[in-house]
Parts: sequence; C-alpha cells; structure tokens
Amino acid sequence: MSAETGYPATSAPEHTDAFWMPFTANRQFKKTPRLLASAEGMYYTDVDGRQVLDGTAGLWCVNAGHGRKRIVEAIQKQAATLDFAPTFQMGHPLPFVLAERLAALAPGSLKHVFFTNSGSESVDTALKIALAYHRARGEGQRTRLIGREKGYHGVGFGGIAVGGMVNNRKFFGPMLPGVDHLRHTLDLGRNAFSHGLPKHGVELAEDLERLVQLHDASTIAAVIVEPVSGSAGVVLPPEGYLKRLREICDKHGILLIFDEVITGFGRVGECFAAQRFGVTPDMITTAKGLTNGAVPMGAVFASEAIHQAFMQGPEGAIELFHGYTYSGHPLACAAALATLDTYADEGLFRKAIELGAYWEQAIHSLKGLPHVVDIRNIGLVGAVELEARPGAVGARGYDAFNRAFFDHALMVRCTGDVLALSPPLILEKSHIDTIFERLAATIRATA
Ligand code: PXG
Repeated sequence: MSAETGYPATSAPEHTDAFWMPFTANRQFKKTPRLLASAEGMYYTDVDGRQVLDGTAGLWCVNAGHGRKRIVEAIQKQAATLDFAPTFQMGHPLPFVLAERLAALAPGSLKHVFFTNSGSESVDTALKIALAYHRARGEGQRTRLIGREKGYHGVGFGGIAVGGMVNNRKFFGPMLPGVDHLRHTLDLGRNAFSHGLPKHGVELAEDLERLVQLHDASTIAAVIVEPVSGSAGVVLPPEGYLKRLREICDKHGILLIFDEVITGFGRVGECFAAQRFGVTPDMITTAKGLTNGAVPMGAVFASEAIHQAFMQGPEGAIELFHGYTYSGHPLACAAALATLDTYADEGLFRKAIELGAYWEQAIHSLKGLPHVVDIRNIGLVGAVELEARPGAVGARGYDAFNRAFFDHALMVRCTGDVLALSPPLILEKSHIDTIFERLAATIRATA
C-alpha cells in the first residue's frame, strides 16, 4: 500500500460519486456498495474482510481462479521488459507466439487470429471482417447481418444491432441498418428443467430459411449467435440446432459466427463450445477467459478461406483497415500465454466434463424451492430462473443476488429474475456443494 498514491486499495473509497458505473443502478449501489478488495483461488475478500465464494468467475472470465501466481508474474515481468509496442506496421514477438498457440487450440481451419481488447470489440471486428470478406470476393451486396433475439454481443453499435436484449437497444436509436433476428430458443413450456441441452426446438433453426426467403441469401453476409447465451440468462441451443444453422448457412453462402466470449476457454468442457457441440463456424469471437480476466484482451478467430480472401492484391496494400492501438498489447499477450499454460497444465478445459454430471445433479436439486420456474445447465454453467413478482420483473432476482452476497457470502449474477452461475474451473465438488447450499438458503429466504 502506497500512502501517496493509494493503491492497491483494500478499503472502501471515501467518495463514490465520480465513477459512473457500467450496467449498474448507480444510486442504489452507492447507498449499499458491494466492494471487493482482493481475491485468491475460489474466493473474493470484500472491503469488510468477508470471504465471498465466487460463483461466477468474476464476470465469466476468471476460469483458472483468482490470483494465479504464474499469470501475475508473467504480467509483472512483461511490464518491466516491454510496456508497449505498436502492432500497426510494427510488431513485437508476443502476439505472433500467442496467435500460434491459439490457432492450435481452435477448431477446423480457424487458424488466423485478430486481437482486440474486449468481447465487444471482437464482435464488431468479426462483423466488419464478414462484410469486407464478401466485398473482397466480389459479393459486396451481402451486407445484411443476422443476430438472434435475446442475443448479447457486447455494447458496440454493431453488437447491439445484432443483439437481442431490449434494454441494450431501445435507448440508442436506429443502430445499424439492414439487421434482422432469428427467434430465440428459450421455451419453458416444452423444455423447463431440461438436464443439459433441451430436446425441443431444433426447428427454430429454420427461422434462418424464413429470413433467406424474406431478404434473399444474396443480401446476407453473416449470422452471429452465442452457442450458449449467457447474459440473457443462460439460453441453451436445442439438440441439433447449431448443426442445422451451419447447414443452412452453407447452403446459402452465409458466414456463421459463434460468439464464444463466455463459452470460450473451457466453460462447456472443450476449449470452445464449437468443439463440444461438433459444429465449426467461420469465425469465433472471444475475450474474457483468454487472459483469465487479468488484462483486457479479445481475439477473433477466422477461417483459412476468410483470411485467404483478404491476402490478394498488391503485397504492399493493407488488407484490412481495422485494428486497435492495443491489439496484441504486451501485457495482455503475456497474461494470455501464462493463462493458456495454466489451463493446459491443470487440464482445466476438461473440468466442465469431469464435473458436469455432479454440477447438473447439484443444480437440479434446487427444483421445488419457492418460485423456481426453471433450471438450466451445460458444462460449468447454470441458471435458476425465479418467477417474477407481479408487476416487478427483476425485483426478486435482484433481491436474491443481493442476499446471496451479503447474507450467504456467495457471488452470483442476476439478469432479470434469472440467477446465473459460472464458477472458476478450478472448483472441486466441495465448492459445488457449498455453492448450492448457499443458493438454496438464499432462494428460501427470498420471498
Ligand atoms: N459477447 C458475449 C457473448 C458476451 O457475453 C460480450 C460479447 C462483450 O464483452 P465485453 O468484454 O465487451 O464486455 C459479452 C460480455 C453477465 C455479463 O453477467 C456478461 C458479459 C459482460 C458482463 C456481464 O451475463 N458478457
């Protein structure tokens, strides 16, 4: 602790007014702040010194658990060696090394990696690559982008345009033109309390054929979906759905983008959900678990065919007029490499398979608790949906979230009345027991 500068800070700040908090009810939060001071392994410690079990890997990103020494030291060393170097018409070794490592983990021919700093930037990057790809091939009329209802693709204008969460869209004008949406796949009527992927709803993929009929395939550049949607409250793909989307895209020359910002890096039992579900898209967007959340970084994986379409024309011509000052930032690359080493050495991508059945059984044991209307799970992801209070959608979910933190020392996420869980992949069965004991107590206490 440095007296002059005040960091690291482990006590509550004197003033909370200046920080305009993201996706937060600022005035409510600042009355009763939930402030985390430090973290190690599966636990946060809050500014009052209480240990809080991390049921959400931070915000779905700290897959290897908190405070991993190897990652910390990699960042420290890199900062002292090369703090920054440009990657526009210049370079430094690390992003090349990292891209090679990532390419080896990617499915199919997705061997080309474009670095960003967040999931939102990864999404906007992938959408732009899709448009420019078709143009490079002489199909520049393919400008339409297709997303899905309940989709979350970050907060850039591209991401909210293809996204399907009303509050992320309605305040921000017309967004991108020429966007349409598939229907979402949440169907409590037929699929409530499914264990793993829901059985019903493969036919919803035919919605893409409907949009092709409406707009004509020759106007459609790409479809973007989350293989498992997180932010909308964990919406799972019905069995066979993603495969069918892939077939329809192939039939019509439409690119398929999987947004794996949440599912990437082991969340569902392989490095990518694409591998777990056996469906290979043309691009994958990632962030979060790429660096274990320790330094902001995102990456877009593109197929050989996409990359090849750009590598034409004069050698001295810039192929893609896109990039960020911090694309391939040295600290982020160092964090990512140390993170990948940690995942590999500890076999963390397999954890969601190894513990999946135990996790599934544990979360479904909450069935029958007051107001529980659905439970969903896949890999090490879970959601418990509570019935909304009449006229107050989200109030019960928020109460439960707040109560879990203050009364039961458990960090969960809530979106609306859905409580979502995505723990660090280092957890053990005993942590799973504790998570669901605490969550059960929370739900019982939430009227
Ligand atoms: N795509 C997906 C699928 C995401 O889940 C983003 C893009 C955007 O990433 P950035 O790094 O720009 O935030 C996300 C982010 C939650 C929650 O609790 C989820 C996200 C972010 C914050 C909260 O569900 N996902």
